[in-house]
Amino acid sequence: MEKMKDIMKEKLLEIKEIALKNIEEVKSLEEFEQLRVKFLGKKGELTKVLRDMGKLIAEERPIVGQIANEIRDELENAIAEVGEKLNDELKRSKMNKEKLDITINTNEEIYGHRHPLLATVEELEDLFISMGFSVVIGPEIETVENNFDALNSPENHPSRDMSDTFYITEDILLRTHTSPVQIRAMKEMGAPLRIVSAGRTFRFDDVDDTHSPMFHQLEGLVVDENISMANLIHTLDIFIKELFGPDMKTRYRPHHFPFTEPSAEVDVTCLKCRGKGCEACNYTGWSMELLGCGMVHPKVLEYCGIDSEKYTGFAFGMGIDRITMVKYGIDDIRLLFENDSRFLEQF
Ligand code: FA5
Repeated sequence: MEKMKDIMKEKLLEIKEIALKNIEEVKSLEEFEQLRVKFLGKKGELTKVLRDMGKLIAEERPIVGQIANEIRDELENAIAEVGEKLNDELKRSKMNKEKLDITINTNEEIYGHRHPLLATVEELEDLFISMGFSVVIGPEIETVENNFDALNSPENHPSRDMSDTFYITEDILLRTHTSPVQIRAMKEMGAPLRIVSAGRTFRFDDVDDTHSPMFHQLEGLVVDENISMANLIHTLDIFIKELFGPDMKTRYRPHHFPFTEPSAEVDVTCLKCRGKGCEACNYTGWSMELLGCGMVHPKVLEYCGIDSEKYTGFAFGMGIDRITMVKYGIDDIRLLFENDSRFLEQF
């Protein structure tokens, strides 16, 4: 009678022969996977045979075990080789099919564009450059001295309160306006001087349609001999007409700023109704307040080392966000900061 050992050995060699033949004929990755499971899987042919190892006598087990291991190694290598070959072929045929034509026109041209606020800043700067102004910048983190003291703001001025201003320390704050750039410019450059400076400003203001705790201002300053209020009004009128159109009117309302005397706040014709009166302007015909301005206070000039007997100056500070709102008919300042692409794509 044939010994169990020999039966198993024969069975194992038979499996090997069939498996190698099948491996040679494999054409697809699916066939390959089926084959792998059939011969090497947990319920595969090899495992089935090895389950009978228990029927062998102790001395025969290592002999059959060694043959089984060798056959398993051989089949694993053969299968891995075929798998690699099939994967390579698949990759190659994919690459042959996928052609990359970098000259093709997809008709899907998506262009980015400037944020409306940046577009306004650039337009304002270009306008003032064309009027002979230079563009300067100042820091968003300022000293209390530049933001308030040098600008003649008394110690008890309400704007200095903790409830209006973001203080970092007792002496350092987030600038509440761009006016401290006036101080820096006058100290560094002296007179005569003609500068504008745009940037971010911060206040403890509650958010509503026209107020944001972070907003943008553009500061303007002219210091020279014989500068008068007429120069200020003329400059601002030119700028408003250039920006919004020739039929725009300006209204100067008397106001108080510690750093200018006299001072005014400026409104422009409501762009929606062109001055006739509508819901947007509360039937006044005028837009919301856009800027503050005035003649530079002599104390401010002197503080910066400029002879106030010889030189006079005018200054203005406008809300860039509000100018953008008027220009593009935006009725809520929050839209400018939400970065909703459905809103931004309209510009
Ligand atoms: C000032 O900030 C003065 N520094 C302006 C100035 C400069 C006057 C030079 C004289 C000489 P005021 O606080 O009014 O002024 O602010 C100026 C403009 O900033 C306002 O007209 C408004 O357009 C804008 N603004 C003020 N607060 C906010 C806010 N919370 N959100 C959006 N815009 C604001």
